[in-house]
Amino acid sequence: MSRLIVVSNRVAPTQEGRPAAGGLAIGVLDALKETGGVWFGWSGEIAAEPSSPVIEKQGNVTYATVGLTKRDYDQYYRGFSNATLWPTFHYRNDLSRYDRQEYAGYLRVNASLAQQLKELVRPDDIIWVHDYHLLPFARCLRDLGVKNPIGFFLHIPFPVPEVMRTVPPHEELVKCMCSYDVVGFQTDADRQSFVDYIERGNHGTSSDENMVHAYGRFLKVAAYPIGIYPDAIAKASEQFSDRKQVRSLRDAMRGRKLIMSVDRLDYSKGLVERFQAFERLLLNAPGWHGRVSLVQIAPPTRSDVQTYQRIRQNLEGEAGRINGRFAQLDWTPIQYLNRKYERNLLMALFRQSQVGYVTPLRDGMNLVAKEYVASQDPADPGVLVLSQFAGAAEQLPGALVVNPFDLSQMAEALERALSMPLAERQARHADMMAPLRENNLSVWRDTFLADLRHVATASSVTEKAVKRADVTA
Ligand code: GDG
Repeated sequence: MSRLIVVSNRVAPTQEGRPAAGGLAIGVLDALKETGGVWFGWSGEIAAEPSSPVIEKQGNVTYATVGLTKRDYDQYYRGFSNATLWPTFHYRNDLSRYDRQEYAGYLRVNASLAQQLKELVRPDDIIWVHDYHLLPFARCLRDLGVKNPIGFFLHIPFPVPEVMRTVPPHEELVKCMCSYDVVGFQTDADRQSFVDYIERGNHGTSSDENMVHAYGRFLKVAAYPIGIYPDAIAKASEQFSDRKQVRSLRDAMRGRKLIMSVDRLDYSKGLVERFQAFERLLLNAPGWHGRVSLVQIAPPTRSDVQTYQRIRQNLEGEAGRINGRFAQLDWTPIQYLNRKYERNLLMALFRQSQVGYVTPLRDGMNLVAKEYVASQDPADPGVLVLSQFAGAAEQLPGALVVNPFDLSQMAEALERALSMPLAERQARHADMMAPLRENNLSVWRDTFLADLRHVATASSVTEKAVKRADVTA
């Protein structure tokens, strides 16, 4: 089988061959181990000047990492990727800013990463590129003469055309995306937004087989919802339930009910609205005072981007205000923990809770929602309250689906979840475990790579046929 090269902005730091937690890292590393291959991207280090990749081999996987200069980091990563694309793709164009210099930096870094990768590419490799930092990457490789199959998966939402058009270089970006052979999205709605952009702008056409013909290229455009390994998570959550921190939480709860939330500290995750809906529950249903607590774990990310500093201040203010209003000497309504926890410990904490409260304002998929379900004890499972704007809502039919902009509806859903009878909780849990098993992380990866291999073979056949026709004409 051909060798796989994975490209992502950040190569997950490895410790004894184990990647940092997270869907991309786990799914990608598994795929690489099966076929052998290369994982190429940023090391996470700031370098004084650009240098060639540092190569480290572990088993049959080669890690090729590069540093970014401070200027590259500021323009490509902190700037265009995280201050323009991230907010706009999450429908927060009010938070998005555009700076021409930063966009130039974004294109420059993509071109320079492509140049560095080219040296490592062999003729029969297939290349799988991940996420919004690298929209122009295939185009840069093609400009360098690389002819290998190249696929792209977007982990975050793709906005509807009207919103996409607020990014000034929108057309150049979409045209760049058409240099890939397969473009994958988390949901069918995201796929449709991309196709709508192409068709409504008269840039190309699509067929029933998910093929798009645009800017002189044929590509497959489809939804590949990312999954988890539910049985491994179920096992870990059970095994870690006896850990000291989990026992302490159980003791501290003393018969109180627990609502759990875990998110990177990000404005797309709807944390402020979530706190306010919990406050609404306490206002509407005083019977719950002293009987339920919300634990919010939110490790900080991108803390040098200004909007992330603001959300942090805002959230600390809201938690303090709500606790000041309702707390009793022996009860704190919201425990807000601004730090990272060990992955398996998180799964065990999910298992202790009666409600998983996952209410992003917009989210590509949201793995936490899936992990929450998988962590539950099937004999006495907790209930998932889930935003309709998470990609995961399409796939978790047993969740209580809410609109995170409707605080009253969220408060009612919390109350319903806290009071739900055991038989209903069990039935809802079983309804969600079946699709989680059927569409696990291996299925996501294998389906994408099978399509990439297939489309690449088909298009090289078409290309040869076209060339033959040109010669004979
Ligand atoms: C992007 C898209 C899409 C969280 N806190 C800790 C911790 N986590 C882990 C969770 C989960 C992962 O991080 C977060 O994944 P999400 O999917 O929830 O969200 P994003 O980080 O925004 O991911 C998203 C995803 O890519 C995959 O395609 O689903 O829509 O935005 O696995 O458990 N892990 C540890 N400690 C923590 O404190 N160890």
